Amino acid sequence: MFGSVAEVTRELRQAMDEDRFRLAYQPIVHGGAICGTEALLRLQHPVHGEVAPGEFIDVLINSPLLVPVGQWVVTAAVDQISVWARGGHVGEHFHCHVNVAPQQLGDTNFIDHVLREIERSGIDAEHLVIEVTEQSLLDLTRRSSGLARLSEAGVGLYLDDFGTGASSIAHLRTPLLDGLKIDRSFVAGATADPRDADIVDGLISLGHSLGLDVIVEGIERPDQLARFAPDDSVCVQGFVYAPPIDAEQMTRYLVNGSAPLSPTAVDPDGA
Ligand code: G
Ligand code: MN
Repeated sequence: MFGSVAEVTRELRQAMDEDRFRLAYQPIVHGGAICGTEALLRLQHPVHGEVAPGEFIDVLINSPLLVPVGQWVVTAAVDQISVWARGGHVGEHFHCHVNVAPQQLGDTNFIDHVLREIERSGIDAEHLVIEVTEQSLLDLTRRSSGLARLSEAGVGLYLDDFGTGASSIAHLRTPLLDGLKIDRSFVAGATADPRDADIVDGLISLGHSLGLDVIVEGIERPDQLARFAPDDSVCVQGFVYAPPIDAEQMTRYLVNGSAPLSPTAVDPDGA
Protein backbone atom coordinates (compact mmCIF):
# COMPACT_ATOMS: atom_id res chain seq x y z
CA MET A 1 0.00 0.00 0.00
CA PHE A 2 2.60 2.51 1.11
CA GLY A 3 5.82 2.56 -0.90
CA SER A 4 9.25 3.65 0.23
CA VAL A 5 10.49 4.11 3.77
CA ALA A 6 10.30 7.86 3.20
CA GLU A 7 6.64 7.58 2.20
CA VAL A 8 5.73 5.45 5.21
CA THR A 9 7.56 7.87 7.48
CA ARG A 10 5.59 10.77 5.99
CA GLU A 11 2.31 8.88 6.51
CA LEU A 12 3.23 8.12 10.12
CA ARG A 13 4.15 11.73 10.86
CA GLN A 14 0.92 13.00 9.30
CA ALA A 15 -1.14 10.45 11.20
CA MET A 16 0.49 11.56 14.45
CA ASP A 17 -0.05 15.28 13.65
CA GLU A 18 -3.67 14.67 12.67
CA ASP A 19 -4.50 12.33 15.56
CA ARG A 20 -5.34 9.43 13.25
CA PHE A 21 -3.96 6.53 15.31
CA ARG A 22 -6.48 4.25 17.00
CA LEU A 23 -6.34 1.15 19.17
CA ALA A 24 -8.26 -1.98 18.25
CA TYR A 25 -8.88 -4.53 21.01
CA GLN A 26 -8.88 -8.32 20.72
CA PRO A 27 -10.49 -10.27 23.58
CA ILE A 28 -8.40 -12.74 25.60
CA VAL A 29 -10.61 -15.47 27.01
CA HIS A 30 -10.29 -17.78 30.00
CA GLY A 31 -12.77 -20.61 30.41
CA GLY A 32 -15.30 -18.76 28.25
CA ALA A 33 -14.98 -15.51 30.22
CA ILE A 34 -13.12 -12.42 29.07
CA CYS A 35 -9.97 -12.03 31.16
CA GLY A 36 -8.20 -9.41 29.11
CA THR A 37 -7.59 -7.78 25.78
CA GLU A 38 -4.66 -6.97 23.51
CA ALA A 39 -4.55 -3.39 22.28
CA LEU A 40 -3.43 -3.29 18.65
CA LEU A 41 -2.37 -0.17 16.77
CA ARG A 42 -4.28 1.00 13.70
CA LEU A 43 -3.75 3.98 11.41
CA GLN A 44 -6.84 5.67 9.95
CA HIS A 45 -5.95 6.69 6.41
CA PRO A 46 -8.13 9.18 4.52
CA VAL A 47 -8.00 7.07 1.33
CA HIS A 48 -7.08 3.52 2.40
CA GLY A 49 -9.22 3.43 5.55
CA GLU A 50 -7.93 1.39 8.48
CA VAL A 51 -4.30 0.36 8.05
CA ALA A 52 -2.87 -2.49 10.15
CA PRO A 53 0.65 -2.31 11.58
CA GLY A 54 2.03 -4.84 9.08
CA GLU A 55 2.14 -1.91 6.63
CA PHE A 56 4.23 0.37 8.83
CA ILE A 57 5.58 -1.31 11.96
CA ASP A 58 9.09 -2.05 10.63
CA VAL A 59 9.53 1.58 9.59
CA LEU A 60 8.02 2.88 12.82
CA ILE A 61 10.28 0.78 15.03
CA ASN A 62 13.37 2.14 13.31
CA SER A 63 12.18 5.74 13.24
CA PRO A 64 12.31 8.53 15.83
CA LEU A 65 8.49 8.50 15.59
CA LEU A 66 8.53 5.37 17.74
CA VAL A 67 8.89 7.70 20.74
CA PRO A 68 5.69 9.78 20.29
CA VAL A 69 3.64 6.92 18.79
CA GLY A 70 4.76 4.51 21.53
CA GLN A 71 3.80 7.04 24.17
CA TRP A 72 0.45 7.67 22.48
CA VAL A 73 -0.32 3.92 22.58
CA VAL A 74 0.32 3.73 26.33
CA THR A 75 -1.72 6.86 27.04
CA ALA A 76 -4.65 5.64 24.93
CA ALA A 77 -4.61 2.17 26.52
CA VAL A 78 -4.39 3.54 30.04
CA ASP A 79 -7.25 5.97 29.37
CA GLN A 80 -9.38 3.13 28.01
CA ILE A 81 -8.58 0.91 31.03
CA SER A 82 -9.60 3.81 33.24
CA VAL A 83 -12.95 4.16 31.44
CA TRP A 84 -13.62 0.41 31.77
CA ALA A 85 -12.56 0.32 35.42
CA ARG A 86 -14.68 3.36 36.37
CA GLY A 87 -17.62 1.82 34.52
CA GLY A 88 -17.23 -1.34 36.61
CA HIS A 89 -16.70 -3.39 33.44
CA VAL A 90 -13.47 -5.15 34.45
CA GLY A 91 -12.55 -7.39 37.37
CA GLU A 92 -9.40 -6.93 39.42
CA HIS A 93 -7.46 -9.50 37.34
CA PHE A 94 -8.33 -7.93 33.98
CA HIS A 95 -5.27 -7.33 31.78
CA CYS A 96 -4.92 -4.93 28.88
CA HIS A 97 -1.85 -5.95 26.84
CA VAL A 98 0.25 -3.42 24.96
CA ASN A 99 3.06 -4.32 22.55
CA VAL A 100 6.38 -2.66 23.27
CA ALA A 101 9.51 -2.76 21.08
CA PRO A 102 12.96 -3.53 22.52
CA GLN A 103 14.10 0.04 21.81
CA GLN A 104 11.36 1.42 24.05
CA LEU A 105 12.40 -0.73 27.00
CA GLY A 106 15.89 0.74 26.87
CA ASP A 107 14.50 4.29 26.88
CA THR A 108 14.19 5.78 30.37
CA ASN A 109 11.77 8.41 29.09
CA PHE A 110 9.42 5.70 27.86
CA ILE A 111 9.47 3.88 31.21
CA ASP A 112 8.89 7.23 32.99
CA HIS A 113 5.95 7.88 30.65
CA VAL A 114 4.31 4.53 31.45
CA LEU A 115 4.64 5.06 35.20
CA ARG A 116 3.44 8.67 34.96
CA GLU A 117 0.38 7.68 32.92
CA ILE A 118 -0.58 4.98 35.41
CA GLU A 119 -0.41 7.57 38.17
CA ARG A 120 -2.26 10.26 36.20
CA SER A 121 -5.12 7.95 35.24
CA GLY A 122 -5.34 6.35 38.66
CA ILE A 123 -5.64 2.87 37.18
CA ASP A 124 -4.43 -0.19 39.02
CA ALA A 125 -1.00 -0.90 37.44
CA GLU A 126 -1.85 -4.60 37.39
CA HIS A 127 -4.42 -3.96 34.66
CA LEU A 128 -1.56 -3.07 32.30
CA VAL A 129 0.58 -5.78 30.69
CA ILE A 130 3.57 -5.09 28.49
CA GLU A 131 4.17 -7.65 25.76
CA VAL A 132 7.80 -7.99 24.79
CA THR A 133 9.40 -10.22 22.17
CA GLU A 134 12.28 -12.56 22.81
CA GLN A 135 14.42 -9.92 21.12
CA SER A 136 13.72 -7.62 24.07
CA LEU A 137 15.29 -10.08 26.46
CA LEU A 138 18.48 -10.51 24.42
CA ASP A 139 20.11 -7.35 25.67
CA LEU A 140 18.96 -7.47 29.24
CA THR A 141 21.88 -5.44 30.55
CA ARG A 142 20.49 -2.39 28.80
CA ARG A 143 16.83 -3.17 29.33
CA SER A 144 16.52 -4.89 32.68
CA SER A 145 16.35 -1.69 34.73
CA GLY A 146 13.34 -0.53 32.68
CA LEU A 147 11.67 -3.92 32.94
CA ALA A 148 12.37 -4.02 36.68
CA ARG A 149 10.86 -0.57 37.23
CA LEU A 150 7.68 -1.60 35.42
CA SER A 151 7.51 -4.89 37.26
CA GLU A 152 8.04 -3.24 40.66
CA ALA A 153 5.20 -0.85 39.89
CA GLY A 154 2.92 -3.86 39.33
CA VAL A 155 2.84 -3.80 35.52
CA GLY A 156 2.69 -7.31 34.03
CA LEU A 157 5.29 -8.59 31.59
CA TYR A 158 4.47 -11.25 29.00
CA LEU A 159 6.73 -12.80 26.40
CA ASP A 160 5.02 -12.51 22.98
CA ASP A 161 5.23 -14.86 19.96
CA PHE A 162 7.02 -17.42 22.10
CA GLY A 163 8.77 -20.23 20.26
CA THR A 164 9.69 -18.40 17.08
CA GLY A 165 12.36 -15.95 18.19
CA ALA A 166 16.08 -16.60 18.01
CA SER A 167 16.68 -16.46 21.71
CA SER A 168 16.94 -19.08 24.39
CA ILE A 169 14.57 -20.91 26.68
CA ALA A 170 16.84 -19.71 29.48
CA HIS A 171 15.15 -16.32 29.09
CA LEU A 172 12.01 -17.83 30.59
CA ARG A 173 13.93 -17.88 33.85
CA THR A 174 13.90 -14.10 34.12
CA PRO A 175 12.03 -13.47 37.36
CA LEU A 176 10.38 -10.42 35.80
CA LEU A 177 8.16 -12.47 33.48
CA ASP A 178 4.53 -13.09 34.41
CA GLY A 179 3.36 -14.96 31.36
CA LEU A 180 3.99 -16.12 27.84
CA LYS A 181 2.02 -16.16 24.62
CA ILE A 182 2.57 -19.18 22.41
CA ASP A 183 3.06 -18.10 18.83
CA ARG A 184 0.08 -18.71 16.57
CA SER A 185 2.21 -20.45 13.91
CA PHE A 186 2.22 -23.66 16.02
CA VAL A 187 -1.57 -23.72 16.27
CA ALA A 188 -1.87 -23.06 12.53
CA GLY A 189 0.77 -25.68 11.73
CA ALA A 190 -0.84 -28.37 13.87
CA THR A 191 -3.52 -29.00 11.26
CA ALA A 192 -0.90 -30.32 8.84
CA ASP A 193 1.78 -31.51 11.26
CA PRO A 194 0.90 -33.06 14.63
CA ARG A 195 4.37 -32.25 15.93
CA ASP A 196 3.28 -28.60 16.09
CA ALA A 197 0.48 -29.65 18.45
CA ASP A 198 3.06 -31.49 20.57
CA ILE A 199 5.14 -28.31 20.69
CA VAL A 200 2.13 -26.33 21.94
CA ASP A 201 1.49 -28.96 24.65
CA GLY A 202 5.15 -28.87 25.65
CA LEU A 203 5.31 -25.08 25.80
CA ILE A 204 2.14 -24.96 27.91
CA SER A 205 3.70 -27.42 30.40
CA LEU A 206 6.98 -25.55 30.40
CA GLY A 207 5.22 -22.26 31.07
CA HIS A 208 3.13 -23.72 33.85
CA SER A 209 6.05 -25.43 35.54
CA LEU A 210 7.80 -22.06 35.65
CA GLY A 211 4.72 -20.51 37.25
CA LEU A 212 3.87 -18.44 34.17
CA ASP A 213 0.41 -17.68 32.84
CA VAL A 214 -0.02 -19.02 29.30
CA ILE A 215 -2.01 -17.58 26.40
CA VAL A 216 -2.41 -19.70 23.27
CA GLU A 217 -2.60 -17.37 20.28
CA GLY A 218 -4.26 -17.80 16.90
CA ILE A 219 -7.09 -20.17 17.87
CA GLU A 220 -9.38 -19.79 14.86
CA ARG A 221 -11.69 -22.83 15.02
CA PRO A 222 -13.71 -24.73 17.62
CA ASP A 223 -11.66 -27.91 17.02
CA GLN A 224 -8.46 -25.99 17.85
CA LEU A 225 -10.13 -24.62 20.97
CA ALA A 226 -11.10 -28.13 22.06
CA ARG A 227 -7.60 -29.45 21.31
CA PHE A 228 -5.50 -26.73 22.94
CA ALA A 229 -7.77 -25.30 25.63
CA PRO A 230 -9.98 -28.20 26.77
CA ASP A 231 -10.14 -26.73 30.28
CA ASP A 232 -9.39 -23.38 31.88
CA SER A 233 -5.66 -23.95 32.43
CA VAL A 234 -4.75 -21.59 29.58
CA CYS A 235 -6.10 -18.38 28.12
CA VAL A 236 -6.95 -18.13 24.46
CA GLN A 237 -6.77 -15.36 21.89
CA GLY A 238 -7.99 -15.74 18.35
CA PHE A 239 -10.62 -15.41 15.69
CA VAL A 240 -12.64 -18.26 17.23
CA TYR A 241 -13.87 -15.63 19.67
CA ALA A 242 -13.21 -12.35 17.92
CA PRO A 243 -10.80 -10.49 15.66
CA PRO A 244 -9.46 -7.15 16.88
CA ILE A 245 -12.53 -4.91 17.32
CA ASP A 246 -13.11 -1.27 18.18
CA ALA A 247 -13.36 0.04 21.73
CA GLU A 248 -17.18 0.23 21.69
CA GLN A 249 -17.51 -3.38 20.61
CA MET A 250 -14.93 -4.44 23.19
CA THR A 251 -16.95 -2.62 25.84
CA ARG A 252 -20.04 -4.59 24.80
CA TYR A 253 -18.07 -7.84 25.24
CA LEU A 254 -16.93 -6.70 28.69
CA VAL A 255 -20.44 -5.76 29.74
CA ASN A 256 -21.61 -9.25 28.71
CA GLY A 257 -18.61 -10.80 30.48
CA SER A 258 -18.59 -13.99 28.48
CA ALA A 259 -17.26 -14.42 24.98
CA PRO A 260 -19.56 -16.17 22.51
CA LEU A 261 -17.85 -18.11 19.75
CA SER A 262 -17.57 -15.89 16.73
CA PRO A 263 -20.18 -16.64 14.03
CA THR A 264 -17.33 -16.37 11.52
CA ALA A 265 -15.24 -19.03 13.27
CA VAL A 266 -15.41 -21.80 10.72
CA ASP A 267 -15.50 -25.39 11.86
CA PRO A 268 -13.78 -27.49 9.16
CA ASP A 269 -16.26 -30.34 9.68
CA GLY A 270 -19.15 -27.95 9.16
CA ALA A 271 -20.36 -28.76 12.64
O1 G B 1 1.70 -11.69 18.20
P1 G B 1 0.69 -10.71 18.72
O2 G B 1 0.32 -10.98 20.15
O3 G B 1 1.08 -9.27 18.54
O4 G B 1 -0.61 -11.03 17.86
C1 G B 1 -1.57 -10.12 17.51
C2 G B 1 -1.82 -10.23 16.03
O5 G B 1 -2.34 -11.52 15.71
C3 G B 1 -2.84 -9.25 15.54
O6 G B 1 -2.33 -8.66 14.38
C4 G B 1 -4.06 -10.07 15.25
O7 G B 1 -4.83 -9.54 14.21
C5 G B 1 -3.48 -11.40 14.88
N1 G B 1 -4.39 -12.49 15.21
C6 G B 1 -5.13 -12.55 16.31
N2 G B 1 -5.88 -13.70 16.35
C7 G B 1 -5.59 -14.37 15.22
C8 G B 1 -6.04 -15.61 14.68
O8 G B 1 -6.86 -16.34 15.24
N3 G B 1 -5.49 -15.98 13.48
C9 G B 1 -4.58 -15.21 12.83
N4 G B 1 -4.09 -15.66 11.66
N5 G B 1 -4.14 -14.03 13.30
C10 G B 1 -4.63 -13.61 14.49
MN1 MN C 1 1.29 -9.06 20.88
